[in-house]
Amino acid sequence: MNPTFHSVPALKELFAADFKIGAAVNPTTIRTQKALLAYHFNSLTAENEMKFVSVHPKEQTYTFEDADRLVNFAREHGMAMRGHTLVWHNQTSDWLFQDRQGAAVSKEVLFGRLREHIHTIVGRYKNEIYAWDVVNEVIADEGEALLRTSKWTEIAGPEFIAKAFEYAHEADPQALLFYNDYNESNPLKRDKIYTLVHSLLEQGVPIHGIGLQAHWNLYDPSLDEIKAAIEKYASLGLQLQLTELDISMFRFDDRRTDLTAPEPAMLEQQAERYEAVFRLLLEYRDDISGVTFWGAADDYTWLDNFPVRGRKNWPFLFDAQHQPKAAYHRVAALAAEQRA
Ligand code: HXH
Repeated sequence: MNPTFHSVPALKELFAADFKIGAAVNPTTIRTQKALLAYHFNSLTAENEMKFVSVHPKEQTYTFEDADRLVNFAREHGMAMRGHTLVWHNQTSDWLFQDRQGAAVSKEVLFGRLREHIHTIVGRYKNEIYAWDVVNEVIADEGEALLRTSKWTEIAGPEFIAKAFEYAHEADPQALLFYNDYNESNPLKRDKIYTLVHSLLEQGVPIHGIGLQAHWNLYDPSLDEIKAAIEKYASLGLQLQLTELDISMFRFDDRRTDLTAPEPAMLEQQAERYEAVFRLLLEYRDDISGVTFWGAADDYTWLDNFPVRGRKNWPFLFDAQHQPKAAYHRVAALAAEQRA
């Protein structure tokens, strides 16, 4: 019989001396993956339930029911909780940027609303959430521009970034505050993220960490690129976390839709890649305080149908039946070797 998830060492124990091991969850997966989550993980992030549109759909309406359920699950299982996310250009309610006539609000009104929002949500989970992704994905992927154009920059210019960190710090002076982004190991974007965070530190903005989303695949980014990104970010003296780790079976521009199960060679390649990634993470264990997967097992991932409709993906250490994959065994062996 195949070993099931609770007959192998728990990930959270294997890396207890190194970093927290987290998973993104939602109201369905805390039910369907309950035992797996409780056994292997010691940190959770809400996949969608704390995003602006989820908790604050209308100016006078906060909806905390789903977020509360996830926070309660974490508390009941003695897990840490990360908050995701306070400021983003997606999944943010339109009303935030508009007056009653539908015209753009002033910068002052926007900042007032942002402060109220941040105080309400960060204040609510003050004793439960130890770290927040305060600002998500504001860097432009391509070209010379530092920031992507969004409603935030259109109305407020670059100042909304510092404001968000200041408001979050007022609301919970104990919370660790992160800047979070994807394509974080791409040299051009890496240097822009560094520039942004460096300038925030120079202005005295309360920021404590950088979140590397780490939506990677079998081929990209290279280990050298990941290593260079970790070193550059760590040189700012901040703590780092992998906040949304997954290793897709497909190159970003691969459109194939023929597979209904991963090929054996793909599983082996993924195992080697996970081992190499965790070897690197252990090398930088003094700088890295958390490694969160953007899911827990292959029965549910945001990469099913994204970016290619009708295609499943298998990006995690546990398969769709919650059994440990070759990738789990390679990572576990590495951890054991490290301890020996
Ligand atoms: C993350 N974005 C978010 O932080 C998280 O909140 C969400 O649940 C999942 C992933 C990653 C991402 C960023 C840009 C992006 C896609 C994913 O842009 C594309 C859009 C369409 C096609 C290709 C890229």
